Amino acid sequence: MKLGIIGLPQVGKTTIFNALTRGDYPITMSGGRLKVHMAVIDVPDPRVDALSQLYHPRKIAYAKVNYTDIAGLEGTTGGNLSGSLLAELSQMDGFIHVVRCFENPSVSHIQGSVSPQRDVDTMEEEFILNDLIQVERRLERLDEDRKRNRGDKTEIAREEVLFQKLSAHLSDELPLRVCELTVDEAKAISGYGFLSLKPLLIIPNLGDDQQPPALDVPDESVVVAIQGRLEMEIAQLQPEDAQLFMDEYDIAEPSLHRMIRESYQLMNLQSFFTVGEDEVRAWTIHRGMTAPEAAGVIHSDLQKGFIRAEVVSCDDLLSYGSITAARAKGLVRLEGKAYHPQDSDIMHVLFNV
Ligand SMILES: Nc1nc2c(ncn2[C@@H]2O[C@H](COP(=O)(O)OP(=O)(O)O)[C@@H](O)[C@H]2O)c(=O)[nH]1
Ligand SMILES: [Mg+2]
Repeated sequence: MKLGIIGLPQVGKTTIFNALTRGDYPITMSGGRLKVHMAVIDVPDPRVDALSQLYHPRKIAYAKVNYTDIAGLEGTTGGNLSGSLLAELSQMDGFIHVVRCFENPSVSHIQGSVSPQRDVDTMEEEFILNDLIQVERRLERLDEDRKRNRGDKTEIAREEVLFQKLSAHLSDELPLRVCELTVDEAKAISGYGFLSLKPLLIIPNLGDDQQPPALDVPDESVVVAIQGRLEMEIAQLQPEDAQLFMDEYDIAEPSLHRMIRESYQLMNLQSFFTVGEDEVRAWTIHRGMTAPEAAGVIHSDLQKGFIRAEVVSCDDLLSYGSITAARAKGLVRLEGKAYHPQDSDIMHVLFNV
């Protein structure tokens, strides 16, 4: 799962990326004016920490999210994003839009002044226009196919209806994220990489002592305000020093952690856990997966040979201190192939190959 960190120039994208990577060595690629940095980040998870305290495992594995710092968006191009930038953006599974709120006279703003709402709208507009152009192009192709008797007639007619619906929606200046689509329609357009369809997390980047701005955003986007520079400074401290610093300023948890968790949920991901003295591990699944599909994330043999799973909630395991104790309380369930694992489930898969 890949999340792109986007935004206008000088809004704090790289600052936030550095906070995420804590000075780790990101993979750097560079092509033309497009600079892309990528890093795989652990999803901070107090449940994994608590389970690790219980088991003292040799290995601890958190869930992971892949972040890419994408430069090169410079304002509105009227839907004409350069090919390489568009290709990069289309590959992402979701976006983190960093919006500048901090005032800093020595850092210029490409639009001349700081205005979070205008920047949110600018990016949305840009994505909508780019999608509209793709949709119009597809409609032209379909029209040509029809005229030249190419392809399957009913298939072409069906697609035309769908793309006309998308065109009308985008022409109303609405992102595809809020377009009502059937499961089949969603599947039919999933390969196009439409930008305004991808889940969006908006990050107002606040200056010191600044309050988050009131933002008008489409229903389905999530907003998490952070102080980018402060987060980067905390992330670059040694863990003990970071704790002291947070105690002093009464910060329970870096907002960055919340941002990472929100971005994980944004992509419809959730975690189940496996526990033991060898390893405590968070596994990532899509919401709605069945138990055998979830088992397949661990190993394909577990999916093929799935018999059933022993399941206990993380809270119950932590309250009773061991699987045996939880079982004695009747809190360990046996679940079959039709079960949909829930967030926080601890699963032990029984299988036979
Ligand atoms: N005052 C203040 N300055 C910031 C903050 N975040 C970033 N900056 C400054 O803004 C400039 C641009 O930041 P950068 O992360 O490179 O922006 P990018 O172009 O979006 O990647 C740098 O000089 C940063 O030090 C912040 O939260 N507060
Ligand atoms: Mg940058």
